[in-house]
Amino acid sequence: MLKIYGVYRSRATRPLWLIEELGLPFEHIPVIQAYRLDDASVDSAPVNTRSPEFLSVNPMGSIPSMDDDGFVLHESLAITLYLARKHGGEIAPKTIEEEAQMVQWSLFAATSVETAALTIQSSSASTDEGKAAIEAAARTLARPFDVLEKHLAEDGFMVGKRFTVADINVAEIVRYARSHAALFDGRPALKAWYDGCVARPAYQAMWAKRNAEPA
Ligand SMILES: N[C@@H](CCC(=O)N[C@@H](CS)C(=O)NCC(=O)O)C(=O)O
Repeated sequence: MLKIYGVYRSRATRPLWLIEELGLPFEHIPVIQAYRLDDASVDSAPVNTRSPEFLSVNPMGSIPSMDDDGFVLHESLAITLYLARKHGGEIAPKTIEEEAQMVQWSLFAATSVETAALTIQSSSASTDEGKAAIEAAARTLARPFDVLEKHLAEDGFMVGKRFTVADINVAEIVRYARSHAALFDGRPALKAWYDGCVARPAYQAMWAKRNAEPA
């Protein structure tokens, strides 16, 4: 049985969205981030990223992790790429070149977008310090977002001119910057692509489960 460790309010959204797209049966083990608990070490604490039973699965103590009939894998983007490749179909790479492009865009998002996008998500727009951090992050994102805009204006999707796992990996990172409207208003192809991704029934199903979890 496929198992996914990690609450929906985490980067587990990436594999959990893909699983909805593929309609895969799975067991969800809602390991929560230790930092979200008052005291992660007390006996009454829910299983969390510092619990011995989870550290025996992932010694890094981060979510998500996957156990697919004994094959254990960490890193959200590696998990989605693995599951897509294993289960195939339109969402998966059809050639070795497509697979390389999916890895390329996933790494691009993780290395050139994620840090600044997370700054936008986690900074308060109601303090001067927060506003400055958001504006600096938006400046950092200008070039990668211009790259995405040009690519999406030409192709419509990240790889193969169809919705694939690469769109899940990139959209779930771009999402962190979505509150910064100006980054999207001048980039219509990026905005249309993102809106199309999150309108998908599988995303909506995943997001409803995320919203059902306590904040
Ligand atoms: N690059 C990793 C990052 C994983 C990560 O940092 N996960 C966070 C939750 S979104 C976490 O587990 N934090 C737990 C903690 O710091 O205790 C991935 O994409 O899977």
